[in-house]
Amino acid sequence: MAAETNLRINGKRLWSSLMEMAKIGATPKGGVNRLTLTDLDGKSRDLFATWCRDAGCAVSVDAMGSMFARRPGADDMLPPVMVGSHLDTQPTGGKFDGALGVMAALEVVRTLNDLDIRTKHPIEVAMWTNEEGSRFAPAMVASGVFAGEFTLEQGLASKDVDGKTFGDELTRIGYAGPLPVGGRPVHAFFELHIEQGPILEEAGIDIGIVTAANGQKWYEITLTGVESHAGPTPMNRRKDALVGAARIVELVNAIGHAHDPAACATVGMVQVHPNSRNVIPGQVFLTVDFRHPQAAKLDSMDRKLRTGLTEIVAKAGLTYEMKLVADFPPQPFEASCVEAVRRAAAQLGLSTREITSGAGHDAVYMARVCPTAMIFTPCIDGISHNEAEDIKPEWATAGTDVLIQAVLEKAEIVGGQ
Ligand code: HGY
Ligand code: MN
Ligand code: MN
Repeated sequence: MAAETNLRINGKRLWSSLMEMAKIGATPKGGVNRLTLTDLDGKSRDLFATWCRDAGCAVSVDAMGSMFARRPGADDMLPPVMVGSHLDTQPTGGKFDGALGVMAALEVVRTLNDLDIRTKHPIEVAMWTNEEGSRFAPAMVASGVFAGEFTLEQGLASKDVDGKTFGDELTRIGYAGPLPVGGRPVHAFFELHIEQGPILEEAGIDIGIVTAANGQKWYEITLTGVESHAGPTPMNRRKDALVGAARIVELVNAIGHAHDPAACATVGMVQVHPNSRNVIPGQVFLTVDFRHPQAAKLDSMDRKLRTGLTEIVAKAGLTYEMKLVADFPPQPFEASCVEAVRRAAAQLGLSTREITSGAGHDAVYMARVCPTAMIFTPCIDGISHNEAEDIKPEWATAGTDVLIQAVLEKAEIVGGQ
């Protein structure tokens, strides 16, 4: 049974917190550029910590910079129900990817305070560092260390394109926390997130009951040819790394189309060296992002990439290095948490459909260490990772009304109305 059927969050307060947070890194086109471990990330953390302390929570920070705002439980020795998401964004990100989940989690705490509802389990609002993986790969690295997918050393050692390390940047913004990363019991984890695709809005559905998330493979490929003069070097004497890269972009796209509509394949980053108009590129760095809901199909995409790559480099006279920087299988979410979401949405009279997440989320790694589920809200035109990302306030409210019910089902009310 859902905990309190007439309980509603304060949608106006939620929206105003979202808009306030969106000012940090706001872009002229209405988006947000708040890359992980930049000064802007630091500012968003400061604001988040202030709001959590104002809501009576004790705020702790772990060695990967993830933040946990704890609302005590009646039996405070019990493992917490965690609820949250991330505050870092893509360089041309939006106001809601990640921030909705963190502000909604804070709104859950604020509403419980308003109604003086006590829970048996403590509740922790979680803000995970570097979910996006844009500046530092891989994505979801902090929840990944928490769940044991990466070591702390691996997490801290990753470098951005300027050679700055995650660990140094975390220390620089003052969020290298004392708390060990993970290794503690969590009773359940819930994450509210925008769908970042068109399905819910097109179907006029209020809530996505996320049953699983796609598996992902992220690669970094460095192609090496010979830098030489664009004028006197005959065409048949060239070892042009960019020609090789162009063929790999074509190959990746073809692999995505060949693996049924559920597959996704993207080359998102290409760095050409020396990137001068009259020099034949001697080196190209590029990234490949593969996703699929079935592990076997993801493996087949991997095989096709490796065979195709060998042929391309041989033909273009190049050498290459390839690194698999992230590799996780499709992740189902836990039945009792998924049912808590379903029950809550039904109690609230909201329309729902089951959906698989095409995007990765911190919930994917948290599902390895505790019962976990996600809730999706629609987003306008399915747009995300784009400054035009937008949602309707009522979607944020509905998603958070479902979230608080699911959290309360797991945290168990012991006092209050
Ligand atoms: O790439 C993703 O799915 C997420 O934005 N990290
Ligand atoms: Mn996200
Ligand atoms: Mn994202």
